[in-house]
Amino acid sequence: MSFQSIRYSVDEAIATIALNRPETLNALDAEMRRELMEAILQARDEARVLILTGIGRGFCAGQDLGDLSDPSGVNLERLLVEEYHPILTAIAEGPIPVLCSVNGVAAGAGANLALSADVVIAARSAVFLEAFARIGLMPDAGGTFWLPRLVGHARAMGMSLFADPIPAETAADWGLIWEAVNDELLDSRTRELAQRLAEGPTRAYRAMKEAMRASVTNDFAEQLKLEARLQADLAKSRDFMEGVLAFLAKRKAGFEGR
Ligand code: LHQ
Repeated sequence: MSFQSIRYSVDEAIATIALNRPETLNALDAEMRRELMEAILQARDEARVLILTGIGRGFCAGQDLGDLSDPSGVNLERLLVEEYHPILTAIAEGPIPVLCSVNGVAAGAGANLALSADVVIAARSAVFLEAFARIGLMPDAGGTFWLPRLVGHARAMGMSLFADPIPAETAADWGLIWEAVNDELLDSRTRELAQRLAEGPTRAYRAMKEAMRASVTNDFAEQLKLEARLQADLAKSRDFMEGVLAFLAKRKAGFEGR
């Protein structure tokens, strides 16, 4: 499969999707959305971890506003439901860990695309911008779901109402993202974390994603039940046996993954 608006590659069980419309700071147009969705599904079959990043000085500037020059003629609800939501759901609920490596500005749906990943790291020069209020909109693409859960009501509202850029370091301090790294170290740090995930227990990671996501709506009793069920499944896996044997033999575990 060849792509135009993204670059897709797989190396040592690590898939990388790099958004590739740098002249627009990787704004999402129809082609990029289509290709992003296809590549995410492909990565599930071909890799044990997925890196999502951007080419050029931006990560993603959100919806391509050039496509909305006559907003009255665009069915935004359809656009969100049919074209954005499957991408966001595939990232958040897909079976492999998604590591978002934010190389520059992440604005609008681009910021919320990043937040749907399991781990977000960002170059120190990157900013997170809930830009929506600037154009008379409210956060979408999962923003109103992730923001209050990640940073609490006050910061979620502040980011949305004022639509000011939040520097990567502040984002890390607030718990919006996992870490901010010096710009020149972003690629190597991304690779290092991805390699650790690719060598890790993929089945356990899948269960972690399911449990963490479910905790948002489950009560305590339901969550305990879910943990017990998922853990019982994992206990039957070769990875668990290997993990215990490796611990006892004082050697590194060699997980087989799926
Ligand atoms: C762009 C864009 C862009 C096109 C920069 N589109 N060209 C989804 C679907 C349905 C309903 C509505 O909601 C959504 C979700 C959304 O994402 S809505 C929010 C959309 N995004 C924004 O409002 C952000 C718009 N961009 C900006 O505010 C700035 O570009 C930021 C703050 C991201 C970066 O500012 P600068 O570093 O000063 O760069 P710039 O503004 O000069 O942009 C560089 C180029 O990229 C420029 O093109 P040009 O030809 O002049 O060099 C921009 O026009 C283009 N660009 N964002 N979203």
